[in-house]
This record gives sequence, C-alpha cells and structure tokens, in this order.
Amino acid sequence: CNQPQPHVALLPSAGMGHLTPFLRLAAMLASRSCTVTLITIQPTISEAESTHITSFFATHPHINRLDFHVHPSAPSDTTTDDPFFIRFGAISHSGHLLGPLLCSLSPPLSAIFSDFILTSGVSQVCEHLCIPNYTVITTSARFYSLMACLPYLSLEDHAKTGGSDNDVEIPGLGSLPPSIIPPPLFNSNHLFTNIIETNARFLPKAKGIFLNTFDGFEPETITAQNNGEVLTNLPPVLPIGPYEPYELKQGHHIPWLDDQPAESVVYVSFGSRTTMSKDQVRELGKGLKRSGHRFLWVLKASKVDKDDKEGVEELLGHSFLEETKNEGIVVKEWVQQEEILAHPAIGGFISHCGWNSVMEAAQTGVPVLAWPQHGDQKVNAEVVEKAELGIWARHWGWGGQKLVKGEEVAEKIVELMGDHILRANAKKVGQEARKATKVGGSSDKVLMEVIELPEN
Ligand code: BUP
Repeated sequence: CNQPQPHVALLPSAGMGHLTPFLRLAAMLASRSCTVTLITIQPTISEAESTHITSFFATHPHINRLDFHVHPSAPSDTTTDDPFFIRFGAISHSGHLLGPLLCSLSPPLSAIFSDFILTSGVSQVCEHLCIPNYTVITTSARFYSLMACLPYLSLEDHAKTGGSDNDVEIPGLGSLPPSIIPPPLFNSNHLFTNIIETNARFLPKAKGIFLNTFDGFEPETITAQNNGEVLTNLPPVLPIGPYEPYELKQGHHIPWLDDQPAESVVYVSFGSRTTMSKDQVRELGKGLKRSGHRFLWVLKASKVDKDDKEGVEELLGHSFLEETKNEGIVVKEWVQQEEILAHPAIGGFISHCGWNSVMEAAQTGVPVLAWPQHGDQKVNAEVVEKAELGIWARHWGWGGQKLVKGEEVAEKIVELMGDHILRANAKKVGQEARKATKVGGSSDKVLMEVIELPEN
C-alpha cells in the first residue's frame, strides 16, 4: 500500500462469520495508521449484523462507512433455500458494480481487501483503478487450499465413479476423505460450488491472501501454499491471525460465570447460523446434564435470528431447566463469546468449528470438543485436532446425519474436561497465538509488511 497513510477499503460478505473478521481487520488497520473505509452490504440477513454494524461505527467514528445495496436474491437457483447461500450468490454477482462507488473515494484507495466471494468482481475493479486486491479468507488455511483447487478437482465425477470410499487428493494438502468434504461440493450445479469455483479462478489476480490463522497453528499447510505446492499460480498467503478483538470491553453480562470455580464450565455454541433438530437439542441437553459438568449453552432454534421465536423452556422442557438450575445456564441472546472464552471459569468449548470460533478458542487456549455441522467445519475440526487444541468424535457425522445420543455426548464432555494433557496443549496454543499477534510476532510482521509501516 505505497502511500504515507494508506487508504484501504474493506469489503465483507453476509453473516456474522464473515462480518466479524472484517470489523476486526478494520479496527486493526485503523489502529496502525491506515485510513479505512468499510463497505457494508445492505440489506443484512440477520439482526446481529445490523446491530454490530451500528455499534461498530458508533465506537469507531474514525472509520468511514459506505453502504452498498445489493439486490437481495441471487440469479435464479434451485439448489438451495439457505438464505445465507442465496445472499452469497447475490453478493458474488454484484462485485463488478462497486466500481463507481470506489472510484469516487477520497483520498484515492491504495488497496481493496475483499471477502473471497467477491474475488472475481473486485479483481476487475482493482484492475481499472490500478490498485492491488487482497482476498480475505474467513476459513482455515486448509479449507482455503480445497477452495483454490476446487475448479480442477472434478468432485462430481469422483462421486459418480464410486469414489465415495476413495480419498480426494489435494495438492500440497494430502488426501481428504470424501466424508469430510461439504456434500454440496460434489454437485457441480450447486450454488455453493459455483460461488467457490467462480471466485477460485480469479485468485491468481489477487496480490495476496489474508488468512485468519498463524504460522504455528497450520504450519505445514501454510508452507505448502507458499511453496507453490497447491497451485503454482496462486499469490502468497499472509497469515495475520488471530485477529484482535475490536469490542470495547463491556463485560460478558453473565454474572453467574463469576461465581463458578476455575475451568469448571463447558461453553456450548454452534455459531450464529446453525440449528439442530429438536431431538438433537434434547439429547445434547441430556448429555450436558449426565456429564456432571457445569455449562453455559447458547441455543439457536433458527438459522436466521429474526425467525428465532421459541423460548428455552419450549425447546428443552421445564423439568430440564429445573433439574439443571444449579449447574447450568441456557441463553438465547447474543453473548460476548470472546470474553466468555477468556473467563477463568471456562474449561472447555463444544463448538461447531466455525473458523472464528476456532481462532477465539486458540487465542484463549480453551480446549475444544469439535462437533462440526456443515460447510468447512469438518476440515476445520481436522485442524483443531492436529493442532492439539481439541478432540473430535468423527463418527457423529454431519449435523442431522444421525441422532447423537445423550450418553455419547456426556462421555465426550467428560473426556474433554478431564484430559489434562489436552488442557496443557490448548494453553500452549493460546500462548503461541498471542505471541504471533504481539508487536514483532509472526502475524504482526506480515501485516506490517503489507501496509508498509515501520514497526514501533
Ligand atoms: Br451465536 C454467537 N456471540 O452469541 P463462526 C456468536 N458470536 O460473539 P458461524 C458471539 O460470532 P460461519 C454469540 O464469537 C464468532 O466470532 C463468535 O462465527 C460470535 O461461526 C462469530 O464461529 C461466529 O465462524 O459463521 O456463525 O457459523 O458459518 O461463517 O463460520
């Protein structure tokens, strides 16, 4: 970003899992003397996105806001009814329309940092403006390799030729069992597949690929990527994570936590857009109760928060709440997850392995019980296991594939909370993560080199 004070435009996509890393990046760049314009895609799908956008700009008045209105629906598609996928499709098809908005910015832009799903559209705009485009990946380095190679893997043919038992070879990554690859990727017509393939083809045009990970967490994958072992024409990957929290410290708003013994509470959350069947929710409840451990459970009953109308009692029953009132809390509101994970009472995290959650667990050194549900989450769970941050019951399958009984859940929770070696390893991961982002750490150095400011 060759300017005394670089001006960077940030372009996120939809959903909290995509918005959150951009809010963090915006704050990180602004605190490193960049002028920052954050483009907010309107309308948002979830209430949480609107609320966070409003409070972010209220607490960061020096960051410029620019709204970009995208037509809410994607070009006709019958492969999915997921409102977030449909929105990703619409956003991915709108990137090229950003030209006039971005041309008019003052001072002129030095670079655009855009979500992966905008790589194709934004690369045209950047060519026109003669500025670099950096693609921001919101998943693991490992899943990024899969996305980058997807156009050349012919997964649909692999499935047709009886490949469900044969591993898929990903250059520089080794072999992936088909059971951990998101099922839509085996359908070449699926919207999810089309979005990834379209944008993956434009990756060579990007100047660099930002990853919210750090050298010590995915060392082999990052090395393979930067040695050109994945594809020879890809730009360098730039691991700059875990991203720093941007929220003003407001407290975790759950006073109950302060009264619990150190490392005694299991925190349970499946992220902002994952729901489980009612039967599975009840089995998870039984598992928590049977494990004998204290718990703090963030429960979602609907993919989009605006539609989430059922109360905790309706979902879990009065007797469950009565019987567990001294051991656990179930909440349906948005919580300050990062602050909860950093609380001394938290001893374990049952997570769907959305990548932000994984990075937050890494940063706070909290051991994870991975329970991936869909999308990139099984590949992320592999990373969690390999980095010795957590454990994963692979045979539980994708969310909804089978009913995981309460006894099995309880067994895994007891394993998670009782494994002292895992706890010590997770703490080591936490130390390494925090070291990476300190001044002069591996992630901090990479970011400073991109924005070309002397370290101080
Ligand atoms: Br729910 C919830 N509080 O109550 P992921 C989530 N979060 O702070 P997802 C809260 O949302 P994708 C809550 O800390 C994380 O930063 C959480 O992102 C925060 O999962 C973010 O973990 C959720 O990546 O997104 O929402 O499933 O599918 O895009 O990974």
